[in-house]
Amino acid sequence: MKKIIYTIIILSVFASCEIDNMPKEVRIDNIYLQEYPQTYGGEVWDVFSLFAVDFPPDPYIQIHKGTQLIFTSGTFPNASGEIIKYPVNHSFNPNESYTLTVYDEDMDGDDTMGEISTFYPYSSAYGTTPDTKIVSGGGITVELELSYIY
Ligand SMILES: [Ca+2]
Ligand SMILES: [Ca+2]
Repeated sequence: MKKIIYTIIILSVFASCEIDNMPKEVRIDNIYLQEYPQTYGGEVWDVFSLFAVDFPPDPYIQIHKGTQLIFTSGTFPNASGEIIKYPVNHSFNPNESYTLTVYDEDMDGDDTMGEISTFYPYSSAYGTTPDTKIVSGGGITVELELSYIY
């Protein structure tokens, strides 16, 4: 009996530690856009450009919470499949879901290149060590560089 009680105490201490280890905020330091569509339904993204060098897309990232815009990145001109680093340095609620969208910047209305419609900056499955995490969906793959704030 004594051993059982002892085990229960150990388990409850462990369980409370798990809850305490949940970060209050998750900061995305950088997003690396790893995969994004190279064509728009088989056509080049900027089909009306005068010069072929401008045909590739000009991706930038937005993060929304519902309809509220939380973050907009800078634009990377004429991306040809390379991994693109976007500094973010923004904190997010680890319990909330967001929408991460990649747009092609255009002169006349930007096109959506891909979207992760239910985007969680944090998952308990990530563990307690901040690290880089890869998230995919909606035609794009991003790698997140994270910091946890307790
Ligand atoms: Ca372009
Ligand atoms: Ca464009």
